[in-house]
Amino acid sequence: MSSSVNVANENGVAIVIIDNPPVNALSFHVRKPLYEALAALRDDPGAKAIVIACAGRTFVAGADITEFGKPVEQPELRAIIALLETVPKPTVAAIHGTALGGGLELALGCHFRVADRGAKLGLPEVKLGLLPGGGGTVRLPRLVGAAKALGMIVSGTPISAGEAKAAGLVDAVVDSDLLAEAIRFAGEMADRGGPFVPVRDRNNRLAETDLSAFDAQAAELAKKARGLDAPRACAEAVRNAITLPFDEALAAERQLFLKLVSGDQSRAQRHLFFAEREAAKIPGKDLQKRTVSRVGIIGAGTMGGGIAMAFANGGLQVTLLETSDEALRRGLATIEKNYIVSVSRGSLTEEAKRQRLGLFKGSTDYTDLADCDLIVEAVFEDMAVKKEVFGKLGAIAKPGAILATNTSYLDVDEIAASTSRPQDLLGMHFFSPANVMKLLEIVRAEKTAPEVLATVTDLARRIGKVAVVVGVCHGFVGNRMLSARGSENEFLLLEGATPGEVDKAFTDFGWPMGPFQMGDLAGLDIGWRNRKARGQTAVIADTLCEQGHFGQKTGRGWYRYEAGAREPVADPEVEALIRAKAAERGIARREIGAEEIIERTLYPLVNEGAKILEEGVAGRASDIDVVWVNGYGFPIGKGGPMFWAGLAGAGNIVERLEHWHRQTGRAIFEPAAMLRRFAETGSWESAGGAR
Ligand code: 3H9
Repeated sequence: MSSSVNVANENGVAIVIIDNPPVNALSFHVRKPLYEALAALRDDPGAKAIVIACAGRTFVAGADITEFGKPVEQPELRAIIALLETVPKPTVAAIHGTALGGGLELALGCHFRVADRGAKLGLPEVKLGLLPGGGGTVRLPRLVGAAKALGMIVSGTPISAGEAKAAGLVDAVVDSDLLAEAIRFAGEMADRGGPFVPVRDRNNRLAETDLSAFDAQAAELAKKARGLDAPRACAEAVRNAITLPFDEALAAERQLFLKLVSGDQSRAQRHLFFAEREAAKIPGKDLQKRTVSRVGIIGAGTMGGGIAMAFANGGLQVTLLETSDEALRRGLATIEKNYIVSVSRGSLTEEAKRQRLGLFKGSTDYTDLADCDLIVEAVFEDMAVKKEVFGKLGAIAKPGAILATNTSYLDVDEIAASTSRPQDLLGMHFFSPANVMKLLEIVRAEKTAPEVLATVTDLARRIGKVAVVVGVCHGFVGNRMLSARGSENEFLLLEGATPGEVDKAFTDFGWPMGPFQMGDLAGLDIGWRNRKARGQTAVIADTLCEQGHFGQKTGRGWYRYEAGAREPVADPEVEALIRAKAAERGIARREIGAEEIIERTLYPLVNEGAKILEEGVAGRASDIDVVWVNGYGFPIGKGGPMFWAGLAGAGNIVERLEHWHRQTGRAIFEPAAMLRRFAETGSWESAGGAR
């Protein structure tokens, strides 16, 4: 046998062990020996039953994603499953860790599934822009019913072993010694005798389906798909399982899979899957990490409270520091209220809430931070205030404690210079609400020690964040590019577009909302304050703010909002203001199409990304994609701005930037050298963009 697949026999039960670290993906070098082993065991009189299990930390986590887009080597997964279904003796999948995608499909090819209590089972292909292509859409509904299968396949969210048992997906859940229990189960089934019916022939659950209720559920899910093809294809495939004979439905699934796997959306989503994992790979990541078990947070406002919750959610102890008892009480009360809401929504158990609240300690005394391994300041965004905080921390924090500033814009090197231990300091730029948003920009300052960076990168993963290491510059990666994206917004309005037209171009592109809706949601006063602090002005937005139009919270901003509603309504007064400002400047307004809006907002976004790459503020183009998808809502089906630049044609982007540069003279349009090289070479890496 190959080392990827090993076979043993215990009391007449054959055990096939897949061993393909790290996650037992079904690569070609697994599929071939697996097929051969099963073919041999099918006809082996010495094997009365077959158990398929995995070595290492998990059952099969799916097809090998790195093989997509390359010619398929035989045997395919579908052939292995088809072979399994011809085995006349009982076949049992012994599931620990995760049975995902092709892994669960392999298990569905078995007669029975025995799972460890901690196991998770799911078909997450949709998250890669795919549908289950190994018969998952036709077999899963036969076990759990069409409605449950639809929910699992369209969401891609795995379920627990307990839930899988209740749904009919697994036959037994065991608390310990999974393999021994699975062998015992298989032996018992063999002794009891057949016939053993493959899942493909179990039609009872499907026959119960209420097709109109199914269609209503599918239509509801399709509404949330926002331009993505995979969720719709998933629903179509499950519907086929209800309405078509098994083999026809299976063939239709294959066609849908082939179309998706060769499409740009799935390429983009697969790119993001690897990009997120790549982002965690930093120089020095194998260094000895510092231990972090207690985290101090300075400031219990919205940001500090959210950060504190993020750490508590990851099981860390938290000391929350405020300047007064009153502010501390308010901060802790908000945290408790947030957890109560989670319990009422069913996303947190009462017990987990109690445990998390038990991790908090409040204080108004800096010396209480002395036992913290990491201290994150989340005070007012003001250099002098931050420097004062770090001045104090220098005297209080224990030796080796990591010091972090949660800043969105400020110079972390300058902050580091205010402490006696700059090697221990870095930036942690959380996104609001910090307990919900997945993105964390970790800002590496000039003197940050490599093991400090490695420790915080690991810690970010522990608390469920997608972390990207960035360098120091105004706004780091995300906010610096955001300001490039928005720099033409007011010009577009003055020259003829309405906020609604700009926002529609964005939502048609796939963004959850456009920049004006976003501004109204965040509050226009925030940008106004920032502009005033930096001596900048905005022709229209400043006037709106002077009139008290701060966005949703005041019922008026770029749009009107009916009492209590979040739905934006075009505001004729805002449009009149825009016309008046244009007239004052002698600008003749004209019709502006979606294409021009994209060229003047998203091309500068890409251009700024290229500059960031050139300066080394981001290490990889894919890191920038991770930032934009996880922190700013860039459509996942387009893979992030840098990946999308390839789809849109970098040569075309350069050409149009040059055009707008000639027209306006504005530096934002001047193509970056790195972007030009990308246009010539076809990859960011060969343009010199990777570390
Ligand atoms: C599918 O099955 C299609 C079929 O329906 C049809 C076929 C015809 N392939 O995430 P981690 C790598 S589609 C290749 O850091 P964790 C990953 O890149 C697939 N590589 O660990 C990383 O490599 P590196 C459906 C894979 O413990 C390393 O493994 N399945 C695959 O945090 C560790 O990964 C899925 O979508 C793969 N399938 O999480 C499941 N999976 O060390 C995808 C992982 O070089 N995987 N790698 O950076 C996951 O969700 C998580 O990896 C898992 C473990 C939960 C399993």
